[in-house]
Amino acid sequence: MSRWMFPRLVSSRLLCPAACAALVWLAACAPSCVADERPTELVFPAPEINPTAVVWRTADPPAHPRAGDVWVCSPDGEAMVYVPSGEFRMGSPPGEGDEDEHPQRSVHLNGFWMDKAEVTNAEYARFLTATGHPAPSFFYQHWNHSRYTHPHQPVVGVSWDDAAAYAEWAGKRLPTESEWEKAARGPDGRRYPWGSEWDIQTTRRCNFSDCNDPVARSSSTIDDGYGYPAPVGSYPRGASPYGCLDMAGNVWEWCADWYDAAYYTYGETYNPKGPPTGIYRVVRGGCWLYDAPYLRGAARDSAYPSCRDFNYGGFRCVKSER
Ligand SMILES: [Ca+2]
Ligand SMILES: [Ca+2]
Repeated sequence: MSRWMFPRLVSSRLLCPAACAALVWLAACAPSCVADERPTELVFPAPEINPTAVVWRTADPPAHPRAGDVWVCSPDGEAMVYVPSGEFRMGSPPGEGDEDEHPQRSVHLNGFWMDKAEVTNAEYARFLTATGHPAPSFFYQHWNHSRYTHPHQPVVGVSWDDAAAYAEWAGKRLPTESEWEKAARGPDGRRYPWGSEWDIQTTRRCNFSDCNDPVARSSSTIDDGYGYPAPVGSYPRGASPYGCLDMAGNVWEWCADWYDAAYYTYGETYNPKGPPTGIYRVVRGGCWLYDAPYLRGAARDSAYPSCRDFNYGGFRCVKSER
């Protein structure tokens, strides 16, 4: 399936620290053609499944939310969208995607709140200040590098353990793989958050390996505006049916589950939590260095949970419905 393998190798369970460092170096040294367009606040596109969704700014989540409602909670101030209880189609139909996406199954999930966007540098910095949590060394390197330092860019260079610690501080947790996929694709099994067509030739919907990619661009003609992580919420036309942003591309996102390529053949279909043990953790959504196949809502990948030395992986958090 792969159109180009190098970035796939460095982010996946085949991760090689030396190759990873080389990629970071290449990205840091390559000339940038990133547009200097920085939104000052997150855009709130109306969710497709509930165009009249409301924004709640309450200490506790609303008691009777509807799909796509937004709750702005503390302590991190992140906007979360409501994904209602019910079944959705998880995985890919026959003939599509990688082997680990099969068989496609109907999975039930209880309702939950999902961060609307990836966790940003500004939010992660508040967590570090409040807790004294040790920042990974790469964090400081990229923190001092203008391509990764904007407060609204997603934080990168964080391990699974870092992400889990942040989530605990925020009173949240990392999403299960199934929660992540439902929030990204909605209940109807669409290929991308916005639908099933890769129509980014005419509409900017995501940050992927476009002509700005400094390493191995997959397209020399399509310009998505960024050759590095874009400020979160830069692509409101790429929103998921519930209104989540950047679930295709920008940065990979850690999920709570251990990774097992065969999990869909035996895993539970009622609030699945993933395998009980493993070596790698699931990452989802692709990133600014990857092409369309990896940005599909069903695409699965994985990485060492201790891995920090990469500039294309971040996370978002989830909170169970009360
Ligand atoms: Ca791009
Ligand atoms: Ca993402």
